[in-house]
Amino acid sequence: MRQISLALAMVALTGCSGESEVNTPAPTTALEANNPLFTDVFTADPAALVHNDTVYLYTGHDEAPNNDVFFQMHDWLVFSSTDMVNWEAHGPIMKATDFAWAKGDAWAAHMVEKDGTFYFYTTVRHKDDKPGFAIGVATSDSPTGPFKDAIGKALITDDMTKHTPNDWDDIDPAIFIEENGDTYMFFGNLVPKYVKLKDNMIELDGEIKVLDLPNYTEASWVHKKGDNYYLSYACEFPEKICYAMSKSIHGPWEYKGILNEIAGNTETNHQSIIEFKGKDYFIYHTGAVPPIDGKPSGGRFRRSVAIDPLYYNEDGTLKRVVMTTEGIQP
Ligand code: FUB
Repeated sequence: MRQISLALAMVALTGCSGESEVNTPAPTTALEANNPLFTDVFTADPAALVHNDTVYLYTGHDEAPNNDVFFQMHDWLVFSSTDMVNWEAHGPIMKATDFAWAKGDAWAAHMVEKDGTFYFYTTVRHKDDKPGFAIGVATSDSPTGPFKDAIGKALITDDMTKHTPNDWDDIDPAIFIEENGDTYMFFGNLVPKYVKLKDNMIELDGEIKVLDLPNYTEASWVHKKGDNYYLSYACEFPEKICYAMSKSIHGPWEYKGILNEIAGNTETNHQSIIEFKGKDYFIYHTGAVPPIDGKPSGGRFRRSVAIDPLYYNEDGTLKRVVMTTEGIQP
């Protein structure tokens, strides 16, 4: 983790029996620069899970040698924290080719827990028998893995939806579990979609439905606070994060505007929203890591996860995120 101390000098003036004023040495407050969270590894597409008073942060792993060509992503990483400041790295939880039917491309994922099993829903590129991007599910009895393919085949393949000619339009799964256990998967690129899952979490339960969300690009994330459901997503390109609200998981979703502006030095953005120990957090990625040891800097294919606070208005709408270098302070 990057630990740069930003010294904030404050000069205190102290009166002395009314006779003179004395400049006393300033107390120094150290503010750590906690964003991006990690600079020894490039991390993208955060998906956080709160479990047993711990946050598990799952990320993609950018390994492109520079920012010239495209993503090189082979596996997914997990980090954990009990205070949102100090993070422990647990290493990769699995690689894309652990799905025997996948070619590679470990893109965005989402972890949920149900009845003691951890379900990892993720985007990968399918082998040529079903070409295009697909969504798979892997399971483990531990949040840090190891994870194994739960089905032996993809849950979603490109031929199952025909809304765009693109072979990457079925990516970025986001799972939402209702209080009664009903589970839904939101996903999609350019066309937002959702589908109910069966109780076993590894089969679809009904038709894939299309949503109407302005300027939708990708990166759906659904969360609930009080009676309100929130569907946030990457919008436009370069991507901002927009959001919509509803009183039901089935909508109608009312568009509420931009939640986060374009993140520094990358066209993609990808958010995760959690409440942890009474505070709300917005987790995202940027391309903001500077060159270190002569290596190419962060950028569109070398991204890094960052966290800032999320605040709600009285009426339940969300305040726009302020992206900071300081991030979450102890
Ligand atoms: O990281 C690869 C892709 O870029 C993700 O699946 C998208 O959400 C975008 O961040």
